[in-house]
Amino acid sequence: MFIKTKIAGVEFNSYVLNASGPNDSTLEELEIIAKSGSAAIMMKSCTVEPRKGNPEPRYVRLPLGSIQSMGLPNKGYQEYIKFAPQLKKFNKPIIASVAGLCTDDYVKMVEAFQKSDVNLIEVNLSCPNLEAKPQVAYDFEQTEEVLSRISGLGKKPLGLKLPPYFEFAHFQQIAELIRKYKVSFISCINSVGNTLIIDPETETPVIKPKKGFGGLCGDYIKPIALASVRAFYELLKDKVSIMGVGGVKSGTDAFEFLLAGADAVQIATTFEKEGASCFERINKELEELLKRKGYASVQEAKGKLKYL
Ligand code: RRO
Repeated sequence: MFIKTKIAGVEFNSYVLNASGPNDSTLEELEIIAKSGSAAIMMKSCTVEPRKGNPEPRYVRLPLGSIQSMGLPNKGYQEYIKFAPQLKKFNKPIIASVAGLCTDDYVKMVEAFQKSDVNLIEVNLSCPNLEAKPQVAYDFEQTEEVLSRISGLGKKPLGLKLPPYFEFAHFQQIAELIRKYKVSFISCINSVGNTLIIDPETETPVIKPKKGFGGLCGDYIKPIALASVRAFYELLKDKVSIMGVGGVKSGTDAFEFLLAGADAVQIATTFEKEGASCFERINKELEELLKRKGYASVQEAKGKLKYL
């Protein structure tokens, strides 16, 4: 079986791609992703101006994942617009990720990427690691303001990178905005923000920024990510493509996201740990699992979670 899927009408030739996050901010890093089994080339979230990011240590591997507070280190959106034509030769979808520091920033960057060579635009409303800048998607009014200003700026499909939600009322409110502004895809979830890991030996947090508060990733957050994918699948089914993110390190993990309703999965922590070979490995494991279970395609299993 050869896995194919579609995100917002754009064809992906595997179920697995990199998440906006580690090792995707320079052209060299993006070329490594381009040459790997990743279904697409996802770029690091960018800002209007280049940023160095937060002080180190800012990324720490943990037994079951990672905690980080990178603080949006990136080259500024204009560089990523220049990278796109150089990545086209790899013949896979290119996805920009934009993270504004205010609403005007989102408008400026979406406008520019609409005229660029990228195929999809992921709008990151959920960076948890900026001092004194709460995650946009926890403020439904600001989320609507951003959406009202960025929809209609061009024809390239727009998606939202969402934070974890823990209440059905919140899933419903965001789903309403997604419907109203015709968002084409969602990526859920971003890291679980403002968590704290303490090293009892040193009696300190393990990362420096924000007094140790950072985004939790990996196995720890998989059940939260699965719940988000499932909740949005039930609310939005055929109206939006869903990419699951959070704790995917095997084909079995990817299959769980597929049952919940994901059209693809994105990988961050496992990519950082294992390198770019993880995409092909996980996609192959998923293919073998689907075959063993008698599914002829990804589509046959999508959303088919059975209830007790
Ligand atoms: O760069 C980061 O600190 C970062 C971002 Br933009 C994000 O969206 N999520 C995250 O966990 N870290």
